[in-house]
Amino acid sequence: MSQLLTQMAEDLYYGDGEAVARATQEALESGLSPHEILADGLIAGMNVVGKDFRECNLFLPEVLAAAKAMHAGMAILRPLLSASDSSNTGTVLLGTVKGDVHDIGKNLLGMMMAGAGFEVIDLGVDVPVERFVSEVEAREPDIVGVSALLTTTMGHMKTLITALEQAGLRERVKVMVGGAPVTDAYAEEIGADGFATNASAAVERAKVLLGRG
Ligand code: B1M
Repeated sequence: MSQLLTQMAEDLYYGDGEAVARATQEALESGLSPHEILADGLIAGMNVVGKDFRECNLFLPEVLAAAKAMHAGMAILRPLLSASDSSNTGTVLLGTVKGDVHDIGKNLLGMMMAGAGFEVIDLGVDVPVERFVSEVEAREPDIVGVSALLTTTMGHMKTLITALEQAGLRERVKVMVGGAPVTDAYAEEIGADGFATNASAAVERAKVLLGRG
């Protein structure tokens, strides 16, 4: 991995958004691809943050600063990841479940879905089940993509599937789930149509679900 990306991961860890933005720009100019920068710089740095947070070597304000630094890098990559030469792959409605404000993975997914030609409607974070249901009814997306990062909030995914069934909408929309605590087994257990461990795999799964893979 390049020295530049190693330094970027460290700057992200320390919450230095300006340095992360500068390094992202430099990395692009040096010819690295947005996907390399994302995986080996930004996500690599955030993985260390997650590990140290879990082990209580980092605390919430530091994690928040790292998240802001991550956003600074992602803002530069966004137009590149979202640029698409195809269109009309389908419409995807995205959101993070109620009680959960983690949005970095969901935003990444949105950028990559847009890059693959999907129209992306992003409902943001802390989205109640009722809002997902009313938006599915109103906007008729092909896929509703639900993200959860907390074991305490992932149960809303099951509630959503039940609510879609009760509203008579389940047959009209594919449900995809993801986020750090979500597994393939959990997705199957709750009756979701798709699951992926990362944003690129999620895009591929979405295309297959719509018969466009
Ligand atoms: Co929070 N947090 N956090 N946090 N945080 C985790 C999730 C945690 C695992 C950290 C830890 O203990 N190691 C832990 C959850 C433990 C658990 O539930 N088992 C945790 C906790 C406990 C909390 C608080 C409760 C802490 C507190 O207040 N005491 C609190 C909760 C707030 C709330 O939501 N109500 C909290 C707060 C925060 C911050 C606000 C400080 C910040 C979020 C900022 C933001 O998102 N704007 C934050 C962060 C940054 C993290 C970690 C460190 C990093 C998450 C991240 O952005 N990763 C995280 C540690 C970890 O996940 N290991 C942690 C990078 C991102 C690219 O990955 O989001 O996993 P990820 O997305 C991936 C895949 O999961 C997948 O694709 C993405 C890209 O490849 N994916 C999908 C995601 N959604 C998908 C949907 C799909 C398909 C794939 O289909 C629809």
